[in-house]
Amino acid sequence: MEKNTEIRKVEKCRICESKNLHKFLDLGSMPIPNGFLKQESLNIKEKKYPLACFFCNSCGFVQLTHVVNPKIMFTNYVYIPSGARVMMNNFSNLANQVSKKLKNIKKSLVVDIGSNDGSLLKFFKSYNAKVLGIDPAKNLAKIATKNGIPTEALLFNEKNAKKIVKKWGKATAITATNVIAHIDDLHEVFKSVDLMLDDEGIFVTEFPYLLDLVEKNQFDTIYHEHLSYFSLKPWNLLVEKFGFEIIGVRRLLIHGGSIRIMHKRKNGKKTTKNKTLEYLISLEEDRGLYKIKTYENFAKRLEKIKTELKNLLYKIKKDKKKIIGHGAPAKGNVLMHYFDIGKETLDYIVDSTPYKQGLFTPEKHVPIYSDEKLKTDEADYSLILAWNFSDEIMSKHRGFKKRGGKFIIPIPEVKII
Ligand code: JHZ
Ligand code: ZN
Repeated sequence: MEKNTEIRKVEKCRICESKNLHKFLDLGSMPIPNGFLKQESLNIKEKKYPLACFFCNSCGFVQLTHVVNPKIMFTNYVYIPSGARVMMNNFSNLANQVSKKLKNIKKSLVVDIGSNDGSLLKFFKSYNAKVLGIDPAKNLAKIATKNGIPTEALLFNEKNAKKIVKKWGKATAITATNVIAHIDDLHEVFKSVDLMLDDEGIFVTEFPYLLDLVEKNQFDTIYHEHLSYFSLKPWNLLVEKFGFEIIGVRRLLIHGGSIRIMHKRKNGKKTTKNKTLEYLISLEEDRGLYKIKTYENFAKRLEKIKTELKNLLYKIKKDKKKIIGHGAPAKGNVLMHYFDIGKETLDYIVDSTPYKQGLFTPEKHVPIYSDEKLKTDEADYSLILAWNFSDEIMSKHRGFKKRGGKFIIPIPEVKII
């Protein structure tokens, strides 16, 4: 994308380049969902960007219709994973799995793309690997470096990949969790990995799985940062196109359902068949992931959830009860936008991320406080916007429940606990 362009419309599939794209969901225009606001900015008009999805009729890849310039979204980033126990367990497990694959981790360079505050690399460091983070968020790169995880504040692209190899040498392992979906040029991702990885190196990535998104109605994970909604069939096309092969796939519970994929170079050899990969691709086909009808039904189900949730919240408010929100994830802002839920319904939101506390949600301007607030406040209901961490949140807030408080979980279906 040109440096000064704010947004570009997707004209051809970002994997197979087909122009045969079908729009199946339109969430309307909204501000970028991590665009949390300070009190003094509340009266400045927020920029809104379209949010809608294409299905590629040719390769089955699901992607956004528009790409917002990454500089707008990622230069100052408020999301950090380290507040969630589930995330840390997942990172520890990933580092363990990779360390077993590497012949000599102590002599290896592990590079993490989209390294955020360095929380994944910390686990690799405990195996004595040499580590390097790459992340365009200057605020986070500074924190990570200070905490002993050297981090280059750069976007991941070919130009920067060359720079990094020159300075740090080639990597034995490259990890990329919850970041590939944020990158527009998928071909460049593989070209850059190719530049940075040594001959026998492995490339590991994790992202939310489209099959889970569709079957569990996770429409709120569709937002400007996530340009791609991957399933294995189109992903494998991309992998093979750049001379790599999948050597392992694992489904994970994280973020409502994700997949972890390990790759290495084919090095001219014939692709070795991976049974799990074959099984999952046939499962995707069986479940209709490559039929447009599946996506049309998905869009219809959202309308049903919207009506149910709105009716429930309306009834609670009519009974003069107080509702607050739990978690201020980006996805919460999408849910509030599409379902049109704001300050009239939620008095405030509590979130454990220090950077978000004191700020207001984009568009709906709901104030965010720390968890402490709920300890002394008499709220009756809590709408869990970070539904992927429902268990962790409910166990942290047993006191709220004891006082008679009730939790509402909106996704995959409206549920009161
Ligand atoms: P969380 C993130 O999306 C960001 P988001 C990113 N765009 C991505 O790709 C996806 O993940 C996969 C809070 N919380 O992780 C912390 C509590 O308050 O679901 C977070 O603000 N109490 C990179 O933003 C939010 O909830 C708790 O006990 O949609 C969760 O955000 C816990 C566990 C979390 O992601
Ligand atoms: Zn395609």
